[in-house]
Amino acid sequence: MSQTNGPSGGLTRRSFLKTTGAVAGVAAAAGSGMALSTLAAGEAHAEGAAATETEQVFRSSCRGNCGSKCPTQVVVREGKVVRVASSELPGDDNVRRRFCVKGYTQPQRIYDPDRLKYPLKRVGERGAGEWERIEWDEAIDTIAGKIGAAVKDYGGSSIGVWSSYGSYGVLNGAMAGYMSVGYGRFITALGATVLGAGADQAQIYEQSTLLGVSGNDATDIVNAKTIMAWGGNPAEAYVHDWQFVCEAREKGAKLITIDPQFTASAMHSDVYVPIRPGTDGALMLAMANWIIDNDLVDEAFMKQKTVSPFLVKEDGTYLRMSDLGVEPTEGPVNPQTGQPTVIDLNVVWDASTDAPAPAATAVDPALLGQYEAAGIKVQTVYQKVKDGIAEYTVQKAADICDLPAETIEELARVYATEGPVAVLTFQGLGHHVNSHHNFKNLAFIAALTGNAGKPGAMMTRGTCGMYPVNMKAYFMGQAGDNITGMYLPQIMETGKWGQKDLTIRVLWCCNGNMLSCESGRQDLIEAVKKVDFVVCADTSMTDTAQWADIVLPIPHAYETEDFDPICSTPYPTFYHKAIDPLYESKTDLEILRAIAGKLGMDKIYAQSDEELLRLVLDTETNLAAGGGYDAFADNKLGRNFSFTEDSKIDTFKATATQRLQYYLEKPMPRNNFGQQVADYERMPYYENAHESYWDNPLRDKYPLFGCSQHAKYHVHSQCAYTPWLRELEPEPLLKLNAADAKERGIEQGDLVRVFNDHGSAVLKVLVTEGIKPGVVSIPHGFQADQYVEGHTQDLTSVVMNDFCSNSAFYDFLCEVEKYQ
Ligand SMILES: Nc1nc2c(c(=O)[nH]1)N[C@H]1C(S)=C(S)[C@@H](COP(=O)(O)OP(=O)(O)OC[C@H]3O[C@@H](n4cnc5c(=O)[nH]c(N)nc54)[C@H](O)[C@@H]3O)O[C@H]1N2
Ligand SMILES: Nc1nc2c(c(=O)[nH]1)N[C@H]1C(S)=C(S)[C@@H](COP(=O)(O)OP(=O)(O)OC[C@H]3O[C@@H](n4cnc5c(=O)[nH]c(N)nc54)[C@H](O)[C@@H]3O)O[C@H]1N2
Ligand code: SF4
Ligand SMILES: [Mo]
Repeated sequence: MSQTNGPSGGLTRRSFLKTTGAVAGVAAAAGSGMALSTLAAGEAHAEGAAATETEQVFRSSCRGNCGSKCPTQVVVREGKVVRVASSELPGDDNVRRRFCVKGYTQPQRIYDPDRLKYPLKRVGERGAGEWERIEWDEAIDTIAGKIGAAVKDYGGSSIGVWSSYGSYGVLNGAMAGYMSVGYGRFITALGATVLGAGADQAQIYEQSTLLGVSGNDATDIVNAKTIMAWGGNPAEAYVHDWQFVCEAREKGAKLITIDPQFTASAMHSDVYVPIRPGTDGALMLAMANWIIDNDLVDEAFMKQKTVSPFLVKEDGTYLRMSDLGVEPTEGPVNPQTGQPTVIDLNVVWDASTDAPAPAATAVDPALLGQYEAAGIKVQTVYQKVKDGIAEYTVQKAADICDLPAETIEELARVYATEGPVAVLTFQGLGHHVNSHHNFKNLAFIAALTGNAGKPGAMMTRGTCGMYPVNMKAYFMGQAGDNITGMYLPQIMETGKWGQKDLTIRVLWCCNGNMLSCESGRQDLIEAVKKVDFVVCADTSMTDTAQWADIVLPIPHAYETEDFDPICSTPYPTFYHKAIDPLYESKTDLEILRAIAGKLGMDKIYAQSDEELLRLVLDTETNLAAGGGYDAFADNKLGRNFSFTEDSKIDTFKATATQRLQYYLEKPMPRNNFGQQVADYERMPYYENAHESYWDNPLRDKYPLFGCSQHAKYHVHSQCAYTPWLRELEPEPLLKLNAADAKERGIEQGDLVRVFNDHGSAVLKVLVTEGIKPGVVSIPHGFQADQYVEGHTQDLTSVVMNDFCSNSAFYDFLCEVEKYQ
């Protein structure tokens, strides 16, 4: 880029490097750790990571949220990481072996001249980018002093720990905000407030948590006859699934992409459907109505495998046998609560006897109808939903989605008759204010057609689960409220969370780059400015670190020993310490340990890191299965024994009803602050997005619909500066349709200003036919100093749906003009 300017008052990237005294030289720290004794010579050869006599090989993975967690070998020579390679996986699992250029360039991230090297203290205005090197002692004393004072004056909840998806390490990470020994113990000992991510939550909360959908294992995609990349781009963002999509296609499967952008996945598709953003929910409901009207409903599946025949009362809750006078009985003990479960069976209308009967034993459960049981007015779930969505005809959806009616009918026909269908849903269905409804609607069409719970049929692709760990090791008490970070502006403004007083005095940012990756960046920055003291721990000077008072350097993944229980392959990641932490970097746990010491809380981390890791891993079950610390630390690949052949197909065992659900008896908001929950939160539903809808009067001023995508050469904001990746994708580009460009006198390569009432950014344009007219795509992952002005996240807003609280990255309108 010819010009750079950041939030740092005109401080360019070059002058930032000078300020921190960063130089490209690398301190060759002495190598440490164990050799890969269990790696057979043949295996090493096959992997291309063969170690010479002077080299050692360690197992690891990319730390960060690309979704893949490719098992990686890290080759170290004379204490320096010299190359990386993918790990060969044992037996049949080897089909999951993969690697990408972002993995190959990890060594550049370790030896990145931009890495934070020592603690820094802000010297100018907050956000001005003026820093001074300080000693660790000063950093720890200052932070402990600020935390101690805040806790004394305002209580533990005045400490807000704000994180996202940077790492799930059980020692240093922040899964769900506090699921690690480091952060979990600190937060629960203090009763600190957890500020969590809004990204992905439409899918995580509505689909996984509430509906209980886990999806089939990715390897099962090969069994699909039709694959739909619906609001997702597996070719570039789910690279670990793409190989299975390709294999299915080689076997004759049809690939359909529904996306306003002509993505790499669209390029390989048989059918491409350029939908208007934010309207998929209406498309799904119209498909449902067409399937019903054309008698394509899989009635046997609906009766036996779904909640369709369950009877609901007028208040929306299920009719149970206790309503008919049958006493509930005690079921098996719930291992989580230690309490016996209560068995109070759901009731259906048995058409064979024309009477209510327990769902489990009814001979012929009625799918439709209104009834009276023991004087209570009831109807089936299917009846209620069918009536509720009747208005969404094909023609109505055609208008909402800007698609031909025939396209919608054809999609419905294929979905109902050319299964099994594997839907690969990702964030195109998740980043609008109305997004969470998509997942109920999708579950409904899957229920109607039996497109779930069998080989090749899925509503999303699943993972290989989680390696079982001792989570009790994370807690020392109770955390304060767990709140989505985008409510921070509201909390700072009102001093309240719901009815409660809540003052945030200290903000600790870790495991995320919220001021680059969360929506509503300008509002978030204003909120952060109101906090008395801000700390950020990261490997580099991120957009979030820029707004801190003290910045703390943490090590790269290959410089720490930690364990990530999430299994993208059947192999959880044991991060081996391949080299010592470079410069003065310290792990989060080491930093928190020092602060806890100053606060007189030494006892929360009274064991060594290795002892703590053993406490998490060495459960009786894990040891009995041949897992545990010693097995992993030995450099072997440990398989997740709880992931079995059986767990490859989602047979709804995780749902409250043990059936495919598209109806929620008790819809619980994710952030509960006493808000009213509408009845429609229970069931398939469509409402406009917040900003992105056709007849929004705001379109007079801002006619263009916004969206973005997860770029091939980024993992969010990580590797924003990796040299080889920036050669491939040097700067942020705004995608604009050729017709929209022409109308605005904009030509290829021009600098443009994209703006709305939330904010603006100046960047280069990519004029293309590969995006629906009227839609623009903003880049995700570049840092403020990589734009000419502003940041594309400045165009997004903190507005969320109060039921699901998912960030609405794609729910904005904007205008684009040539930059003068
Ligand atoms: N290379 C790379 N891979 C990644 C990541 C990364 O940062 N980089 N991040 C990982 C993470 S955390 C995630 S959540 C996943 C995301 O995985 P995906 O969601 O598959 O990734 P995206 O590229 O965001 O694809 C979303 C697509 O939705 C489209 N879209 C936008 N609005 C709509 C809409 O209203 N309807 C429809 N139908 N489509 C719409 C966009 O044009 C875009 O092509 O990727 C993971 N993998
Ligand atoms: N406009 C737009 N915005 C988006 C999206 C989009 O599609 N468009 N996608 C959204 C999605 S789906 C997601 S998941 C989010 C991701 O949002 P984030 O999770 O905030 O994204 P990252 O850039 O990966 O930030 C992770 C940070 O954690 C740091 N980190 C890694 N390991 C550790 C550790 O052990 N300790 C500490 N202290 N830090 C560590 C990394 O160096 C990095 O700076 O972005 C969202 N934002
Ligand atoms: S960035 Fe993701 S896909 Fe690429 S090597 Fe790393 S873990 Fe694998
Ligand atoms: Mo995500």
